Amino acid sequence: MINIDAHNHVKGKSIYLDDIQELQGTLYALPFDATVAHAKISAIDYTQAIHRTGIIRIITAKDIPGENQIGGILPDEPLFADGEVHFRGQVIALIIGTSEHHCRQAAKLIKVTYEELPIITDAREAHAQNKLIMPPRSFSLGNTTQAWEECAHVFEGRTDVNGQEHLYIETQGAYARPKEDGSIIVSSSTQGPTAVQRMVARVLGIAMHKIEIDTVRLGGGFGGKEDQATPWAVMVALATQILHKPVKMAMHRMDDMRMTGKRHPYSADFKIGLSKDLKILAYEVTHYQNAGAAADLSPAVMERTLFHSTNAYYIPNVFAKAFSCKTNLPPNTAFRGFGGPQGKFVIEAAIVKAAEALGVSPALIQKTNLVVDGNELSYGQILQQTQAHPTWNACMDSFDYEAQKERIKLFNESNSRYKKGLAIQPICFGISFTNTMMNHARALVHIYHDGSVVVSTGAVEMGQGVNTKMLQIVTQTLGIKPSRVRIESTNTLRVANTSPTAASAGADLNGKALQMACVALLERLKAVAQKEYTDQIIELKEEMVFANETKTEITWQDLIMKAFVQRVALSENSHYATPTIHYDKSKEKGHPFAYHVYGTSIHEVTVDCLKGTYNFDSVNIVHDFGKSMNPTIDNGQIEGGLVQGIGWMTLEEIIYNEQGRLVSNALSTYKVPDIYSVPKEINIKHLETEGHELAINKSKAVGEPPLMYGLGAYFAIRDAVKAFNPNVELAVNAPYTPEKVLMDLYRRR
Ligand code: MTE
Ligand code: LUZ
Ligand code: MOS
Repeated sequence: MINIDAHNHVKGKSIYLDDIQELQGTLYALPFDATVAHAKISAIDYTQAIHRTGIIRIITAKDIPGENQIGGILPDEPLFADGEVHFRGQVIALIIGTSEHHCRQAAKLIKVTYEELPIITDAREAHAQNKLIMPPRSFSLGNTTQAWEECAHVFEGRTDVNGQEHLYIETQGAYARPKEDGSIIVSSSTQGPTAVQRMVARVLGIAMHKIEIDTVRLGGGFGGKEDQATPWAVMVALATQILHKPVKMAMHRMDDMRMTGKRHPYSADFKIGLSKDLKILAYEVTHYQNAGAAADLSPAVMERTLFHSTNAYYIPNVFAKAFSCKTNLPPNTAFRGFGGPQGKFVIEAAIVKAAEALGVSPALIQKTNLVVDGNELSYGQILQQTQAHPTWNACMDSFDYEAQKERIKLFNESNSRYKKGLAIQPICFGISFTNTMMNHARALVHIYHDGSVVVSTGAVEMGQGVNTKMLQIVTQTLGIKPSRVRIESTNTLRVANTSPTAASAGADLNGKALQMACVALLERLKAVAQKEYTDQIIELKEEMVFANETKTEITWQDLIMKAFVQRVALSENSHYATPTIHYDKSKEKGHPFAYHVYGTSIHEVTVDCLKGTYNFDSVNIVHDFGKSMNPTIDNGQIEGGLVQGIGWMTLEEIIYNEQGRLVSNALSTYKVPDIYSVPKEINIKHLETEGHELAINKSKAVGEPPLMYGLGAYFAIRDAVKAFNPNVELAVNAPYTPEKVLMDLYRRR
């Protein structure tokens, strides 16, 4: 089935937040933000601004009837700064006007007097000053202290990896309209409608039942709208509550880039020990996460960094510790992979460091240590249906790795200006929210008596194709045509208490709930048909009733009408909660993931050793999709995730200066992958497997894992640099921008 949004996207007919037909009298909101990163606010003068034409009101913390608090995991984040600011871009007030232009003019007239305080932008510095979001956590397996003695080789090092701007094409935004009796509807470009509803209720001081959140689709979220779509929705809802008018905000790109958090930068120290035959016996790592000025999702992101600290490798002795460090930057947040990629970067760096020191190929160490069934990970989960070796082997064989390696060797021997590099990147990513309680979903299905069907779930469409997958579930289960079914917006009145569409689990959780609802309806409809054809096995397919595999004259439409006349319920609301998962935080042990997703990628790059620029010649992937229910959509997720990961590792460089000002604040100063920087060739092969019972239709979650193939791009470039400049020890810092590559090419001891 092609993506159901494809035609409307191409025609420009799809509705995003800014396309919603505006009501007459709609007002516009502009957040007014801090221009220093840490300060006490000694005075604010709004007088000139408030008297400017077109300005209706300026809303501040004083106007909040409920709590000035939007922290989800920890209550440490005010909606509006009150008395002090902790990062540049922190919102102090909301300007409401008759046009956005008027608001922007007024913003220039607000005068804030700051009493500046010391600024920290670096995670390690925050750690040294004991500025932590929460106490550190650590995972351990075996005993590393003892294990070092058994190791033939021990290596230590440090890595630094930068953040990443989400750059969803649709910026943050929300549109609130008043309903009766103080009720409010908010259209929000959010991955988490319930989270928005909860925070609107908290800040406005009203019950959740008075608030309806509606989300049609997002022009991309990538984690950036899991938590950080909330403040804007709360702000417009608050303005609507105060003014009884529709209020809208659709952020400008530069405002969005400046005010919102990004992927977390991390710094890490590692120590790795190997036996003579290259088995990794011990691994210790300390992660310093740069959380920014408030918790946001950082504790959960940090947890996933720990979960994925050993990537796809079995290491019998592990000690992994992580600090969430509080800095004066916008709170960093969810981003595809959710801390996992940062955890994996360090183990890959450790392996490469060891390989370089021992004069072996990193691939040999990687392969020697891949996980197999029965291996225990540091958090206690015992792996089953492990696909690390199968994807690795299939990748080597299908793409003839040995020949590629030989070709590259010859190329490098006969070229001095251009060098080629090669890297292999295995991945292993856990599917489920690491917070067990979040792994549940609901679906609501109505069959109208004309036979048409409308479906609501908690899943938010953000380009990943979840609505198409939902449609497939309905049409397959009920045996009807796609044109009979409408997938409705995600709406808190129709589906309540949802988890955000995140953790790659959107299709699994909502799909399973939807399947349950459809199966329940199917059973009732079969019973209706059974009355006609007693003792026969009834099936519904091709919009017809089949009795004992013979087509009857009863159409889907007839059957629905019969059911309606017989007063059979044609609506169903189902609930699904992932079985088997559990986790004990006090022991840091359990079985947090329903299953893991595996894959292996091979990256070939050519570096221009005069310029430091590079081109990715090819990326060959064997990925464990299980039994993909939509190969076109799923391959698209692999390509998109890969390129996004390559961007993070090689081009995208977030720069905050020492004053905490975002210097890379627009697309002129922040480089993302474009058509020229994507790999010339991306080949994706599906591993042949049975799939997993806990995956929807055995089609495994696919959203986040491919981002981690991007790590291979980094190590391929490093391999090429090493071919040019073999005898120098190089640091392991990402992104590896052309400037940094150039410096490494000519680095001397
Ligand atoms: N694909 C597109 N096109 N746009 C997105 O915003 N977000 C990614 C991934 N793929 C994203 C995407 C992230 S971060 C997640 S968690 C998953 O999609 C969420 O959707 P799923 O759970 O349905 O896979
Ligand atoms: N969000 C979350 C996530 O709250 N918990 C998770 O485990 C997670 N994982 C990936 C992406 N978002
Ligand atoms: Mo994705 S980072 O789970 O929204």
